[in-house]
Amino acid sequence: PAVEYGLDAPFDVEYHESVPSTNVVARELADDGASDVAVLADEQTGGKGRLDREWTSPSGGVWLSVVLRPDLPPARVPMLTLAAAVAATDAAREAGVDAEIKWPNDVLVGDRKLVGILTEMEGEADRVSWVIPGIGVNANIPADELPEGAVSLQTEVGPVERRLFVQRLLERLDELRSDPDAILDAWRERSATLGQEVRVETPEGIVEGVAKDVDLPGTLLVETDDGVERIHAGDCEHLRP
Ligand code: BTX
Repeated sequence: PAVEYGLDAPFDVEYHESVPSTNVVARELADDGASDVAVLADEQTGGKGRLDREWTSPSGGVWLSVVLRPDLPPARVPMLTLAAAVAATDAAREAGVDAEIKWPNDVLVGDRKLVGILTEMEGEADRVSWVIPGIGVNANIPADELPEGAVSLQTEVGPVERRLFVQRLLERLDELRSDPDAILDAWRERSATLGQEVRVETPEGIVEGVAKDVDLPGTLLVETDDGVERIHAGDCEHLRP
């Protein structure tokens, strides 16, 4: 059963001990007309990643989905995913963890993943009816419960006060959500990708080059031998010598 989390945050937070996926619970709330509500769970039994991948979600995490109703066309929604990545990064940094963002929205410590974000939306071509950024943070999770290539707040700095972490994350998301310029600036400052040699798998093929900048709504600009490519979606790998 859902309980109120009792946070002094810009969103009402509905807390569950265990759900299949907070994105699914949030979508039900959105379909019932809710807005500015966050669904938080300690554990997910069917956590979802992007492209039908699985998101490992043991007890101790911050599995969080936020129902937003921005006045935006679907094409501009990726900026909210960037905002969610910035918000999670800032909350992690305040907890003492040296987090950075890998394009578009993975939060890493070194080359290991701390946070993943899955944004879902519904609506018309000119305006979405709702957007749900689903933010998965490996918070108080011991090393032996993490998948390969993952890191948690606990493995980096010991157990954290999750309530404060969620509060800070939601405050930052609220500050940023209607300010595209602030999102871009903050994203650039926290980026591990800009300046790197990257290899991006896009729906149109592989692009290799140097990541130069990011543009709205979340486009990566990569300088290749044939000029600058603008990449709207893909999986990005940092190529370190
Ligand atoms: P993604 O597709 O970028 O990443 C999924 C991949 O990441 C997996 O294939 C696996 O290799 C790796 N992975 C799985 N679990 C973890 C983990 N806990 N930590 C680090 N790496 C992992 C990223 O998808 C989007 C994830 C969003 C998760 C949130 S949680 C709240 C909301 N509810 C829900 O069901 N999903 C979102």
